[in-house]
Amino acid sequence: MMNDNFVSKNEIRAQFSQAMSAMYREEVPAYGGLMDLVADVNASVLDRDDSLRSQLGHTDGLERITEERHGAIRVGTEKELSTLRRLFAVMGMEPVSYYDLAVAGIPVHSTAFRPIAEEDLNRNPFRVFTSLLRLELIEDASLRTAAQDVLDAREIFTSAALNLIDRAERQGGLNGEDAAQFVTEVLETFRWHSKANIDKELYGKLHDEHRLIADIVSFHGPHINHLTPRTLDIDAVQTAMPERGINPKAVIEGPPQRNCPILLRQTSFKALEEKVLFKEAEDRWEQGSHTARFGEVEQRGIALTPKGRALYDELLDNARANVRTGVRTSVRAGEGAYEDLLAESFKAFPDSYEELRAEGLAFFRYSLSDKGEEIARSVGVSGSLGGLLEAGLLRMDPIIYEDFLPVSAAGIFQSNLGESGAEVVYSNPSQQSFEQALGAKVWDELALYADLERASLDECLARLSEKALKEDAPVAA
Ligand code: OOG
Ligand code: NI
Repeated sequence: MMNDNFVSKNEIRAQFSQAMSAMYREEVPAYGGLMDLVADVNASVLDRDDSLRSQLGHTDGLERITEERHGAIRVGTEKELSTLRRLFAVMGMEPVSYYDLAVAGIPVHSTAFRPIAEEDLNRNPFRVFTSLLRLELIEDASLRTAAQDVLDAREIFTSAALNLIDRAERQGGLNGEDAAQFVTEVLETFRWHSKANIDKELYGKLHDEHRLIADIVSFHGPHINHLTPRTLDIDAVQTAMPERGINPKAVIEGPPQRNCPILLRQTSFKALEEKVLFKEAEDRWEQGSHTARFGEVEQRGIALTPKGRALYDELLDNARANVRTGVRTSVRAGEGAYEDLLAESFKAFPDSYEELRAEGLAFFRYSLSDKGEEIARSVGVSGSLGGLLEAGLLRMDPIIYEDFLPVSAAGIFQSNLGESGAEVVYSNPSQQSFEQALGAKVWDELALYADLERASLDECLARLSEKALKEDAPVAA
């Protein structure tokens, strides 16, 4: 039963993203400062860079920039994860990709809920990186059971939120009043709780096993742990942060600065140490602290093909290996050393869109150029992709990477979790068990980018050749 009174999923997602941002601004004031800084930097980039402005305008990406952000949460049980999947579906957010963070020493595995269709991303691309705790990776059986009991006893969703999810599924959507209430109720799940669910002793044990386990188990809900605006110039943001009283981590994670940005670059400010009350008995609380919530900023570039991603991984590994083996002493001592090694290593990664395309390293969105439109209207033509590009009939724009690189950015985790704490290496990824918990398969991000590229090219080819075929004009090979 489709209903004209339903609010679109895009609209609900936009409202939710706004509401989360307003809440986090209040909870973590430095996030507000970062938002203001990013807005200033983005405005000045768009002012001086006409080609970027035109590229974003052309792919309908301009509107979304200022409103764009991602958040991250971590849940404890399969039930919590599968309910989140249903909750995010109400807002048009689907699970994309599987991330095994155990390889980075973190006992969780994850997906990212986000819109997948191009027009929905352009309307509002809000994403939530969502991790599920893998208690089975804790060796101490009694600790595992204690954590499981605490998790089983909590309900992270309000009953009104659960009812509205049911209603949305039953009706196929929500009307305006329900949608507004849905946003308000769902927000509760992501709110910070300064009172823990457990006593200080259990908190300490969980924390000793891994701080993330303590973060997930100890509270009434999966507080949003960061919210990340998208900037068009992350180097400018990194430099300006201290001027605004925000203290960034030392280096930007991901690829180096380039003419053609690829994938994702991220930096962050350190997590806050927050006062919490631990629950010693029904009415007895004890003061303590917990470190979880931080701020992050990101710059997004073109999505890479599997071949491009393999090259990226290889070059990043090389730079890191050189840092470890001390090659850096021959470059320059100090903080710039890693950046220098990274830049040196990435010289092997082509840095023009033409080369990226010709070598099959990245995904592009094709459209007809003005000349292509003209030809399509008059005579029509067909030909190879390369030929049509060379003839100036097609325009190509980068398809932006909409996903995450949490493992290659493990530095973000490490620097935000603090230097202390046990360093355990977990392994054994299990996409299958994750999907079972989720109650659905995750989308393959590479297939989504490839489909988008193919669909854009097919449309161009169809429009270019329509006239030629119809009028039986000679069609070039
Ligand atoms: C998730 C971190 C992943 C990113 O930007 O790579 C993430 C977490 O800390 O829970 O947000
Ligand atoms: Ni993040």
